[in-house]
Amino acid sequence: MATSISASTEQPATERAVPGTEISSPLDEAAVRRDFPILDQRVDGKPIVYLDNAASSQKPRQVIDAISAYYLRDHANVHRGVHELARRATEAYESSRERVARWLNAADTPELVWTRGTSEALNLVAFCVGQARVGHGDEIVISEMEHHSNLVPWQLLAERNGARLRYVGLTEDGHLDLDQLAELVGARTRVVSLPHVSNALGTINPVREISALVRERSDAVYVLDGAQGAPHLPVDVQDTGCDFYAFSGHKMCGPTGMGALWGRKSLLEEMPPYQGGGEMIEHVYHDHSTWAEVPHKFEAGTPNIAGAVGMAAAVDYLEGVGLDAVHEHEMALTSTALAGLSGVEGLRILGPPNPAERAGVVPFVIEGTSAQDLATILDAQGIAVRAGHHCAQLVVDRFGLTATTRASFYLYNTVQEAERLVDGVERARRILLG
Ligand code: C6P
Repeated sequence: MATSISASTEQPATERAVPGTEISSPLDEAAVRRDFPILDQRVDGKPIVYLDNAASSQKPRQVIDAISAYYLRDHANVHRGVHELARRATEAYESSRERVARWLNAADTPELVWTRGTSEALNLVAFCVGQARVGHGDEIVISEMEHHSNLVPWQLLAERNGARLRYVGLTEDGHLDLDQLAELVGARTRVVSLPHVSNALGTINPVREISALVRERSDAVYVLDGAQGAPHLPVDVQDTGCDFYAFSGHKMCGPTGMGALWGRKSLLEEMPPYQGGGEMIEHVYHDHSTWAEVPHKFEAGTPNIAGAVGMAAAVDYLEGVGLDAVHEHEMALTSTALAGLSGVEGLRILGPPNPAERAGVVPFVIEGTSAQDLATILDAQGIAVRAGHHCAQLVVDRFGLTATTRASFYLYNTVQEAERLVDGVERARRILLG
């Protein structure tokens, strides 16, 4: 499909009240849009509407500039050289860690381990906590809401160590069944690992309440998959009551291939390393090695230094806008989409009906159509959404489906775009069903 770049004629909807709801956006949409030049283009003559943010967000100029400035001025390897550029690169890498740790309200900067993203962070926890704490007959509690990145690593651990994987089910309106969670967590539970926000339903989970429930019943390690939480909600890791929080840069205006794991220092210290290599050692002997301090123990090899710089720039950007404002803005867009889509004949929306209980994720199906066909017809109208199981097969199974079409909003989307989605879906329905 031919793509040409030209200025969009669409007007932003600053401070516009959402039709049929009380929710209005606190964001200066015009100013935010200016920071994302990629959105100012047309696909086949139609202004692009990017609603695939749960898969990956776009990047503001500020993040692109920070990464480019690092490469133009400051690059060398970190923690190794005594020369000026090595000093600057190390300072950029470590001050970025400090910035992101502060953003999360971590108790201490070394609690932040850089990873390639959420998947690597969760694999790290599953492997290392597993080795330190999970044995034969122990139980690991996850849910049917998981992205595969918070499921398969625990499955592998359970197989390796002879542990038992237990699943919390979902209610009809897309919440975790907390009564069942309370029944499952007990003396044998070594790990409880759940999503902060579901990528396939949009549900925001009551992570603090769950922490209290877990602590009351067990001494399990409590892990949160924050891939869809950190980009959209204010996160204070101490307030969540969790032990580990995993997230990805590319979903929060930052670079791909970069993410982080926040973990309690005492737990990080007791865990064995994840991978061996340069940087993570203290001393190497013929028959064994000793490990560097946390977090370096978990960062084998030359790291993604520009990625760390980009993460810090993304955090600066999001903090400048304000995560509370981002969430309110997304609620306004979600309300528009939910209200409009519920008027489309034969359309079923998954997840909580109340926009306050979900992040800007709107998955839906239309009876008698395929999710892929819907997404393809939306693409022809310039609207980018994702179709499939969204790497959360247990979620679509739970609702008797194999796939959904998913629109997902972020801070730069507008109310008009949510309305274009509704119009586009109505048009797709007519094309597919007559
Ligand atoms: N979900 C989506 O379209 P990575 O790929 O490591 O950055 O993130 C993995 C991941 C883990 N948990 C949740 C809740 C997620 O949503 C994701 C990524 C994308 O929904 C790509 S499959």
